[in-house]
Amino acid sequence: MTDLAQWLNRQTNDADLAQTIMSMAAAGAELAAVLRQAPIAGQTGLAGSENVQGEAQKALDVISNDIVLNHLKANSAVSILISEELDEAVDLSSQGRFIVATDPLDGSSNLDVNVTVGTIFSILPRAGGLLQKGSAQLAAGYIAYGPAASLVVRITGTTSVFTLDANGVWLLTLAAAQVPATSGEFAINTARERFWDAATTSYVRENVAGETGAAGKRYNMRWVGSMVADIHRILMRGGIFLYPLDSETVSKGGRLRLLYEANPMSWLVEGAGGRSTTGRQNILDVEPTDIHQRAPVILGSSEEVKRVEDWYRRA
Ligand code: P6P
Repeated sequence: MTDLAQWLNRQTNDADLAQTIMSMAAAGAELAAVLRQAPIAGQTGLAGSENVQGEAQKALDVISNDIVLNHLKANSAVSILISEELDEAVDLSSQGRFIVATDPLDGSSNLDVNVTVGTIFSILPRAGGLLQKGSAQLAAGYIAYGPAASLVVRITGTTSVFTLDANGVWLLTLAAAQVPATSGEFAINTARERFWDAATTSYVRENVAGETGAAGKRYNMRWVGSMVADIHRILMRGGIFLYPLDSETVSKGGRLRLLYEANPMSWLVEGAGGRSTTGRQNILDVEPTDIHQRAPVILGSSEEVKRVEDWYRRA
């Protein structure tokens, strides 16, 4: 089986970029081992500190950030690290060519109930500065810590999936993920219905009406509460993920973060033939104004995302 190093040799002749992806993959392999033992080591639960979002940090959020930081510090190609867990961007190597933006442990509220969580990363050219559109990404990926540890990564070609083997090697298990254009599954936190805008409400109600309404087919709903888990399902079998702007999140610009959640996930989904929007524009075209900026996120099967965009046009 092809391993990550061999795949990288075929995907790019930029050795620094390949090394940076290897560093994130190595951090993921290390963190996978830590997470498997966390309840025994008593590492779940709160770290007693808060991140820039004012959210209570779990011990593992802090540990995850340290693991990523240690692997990137050892890689002279990385100039700057932007992390959900750090208020400010961190300068690493002065001659580095890349910026890495990461959510080192997304969905960490699921740790105490043993649900899949993940590490998300985005690699950008340092020359573009801290605030670049997602379309400037050089590569993006995530590690999903589930029944298997999956690494999903895309440079500019295919979105490919690797699985961590017993020796800590990432083996290629899906050369090119393909998000089916249509789907019968949608992912949204329906407890937020009272905050939704008209477009979201119309789209979801059409799905819930199933074969009795305009959608003309039955839908199922999934919401893990861990973005990496929901996006991985969509990459593997289709569907649509929605965390739209709503009346409660509008003041913050949305719920999920642009640089290290929305942009990398959009890069990966588009690499697999899916589609990504804020509702009104492609997520990858959003001009960031802050490294921790939030954004509405609607992405997945292209025909489903287009239906949502149609509702926004009508609204
Ligand atoms: P809600 C996890 O905290 C997260 O950032 C994403 O991983 C997840 O999709 C979302 O928030 C869940 O949000 O409002 O349903 O708890």
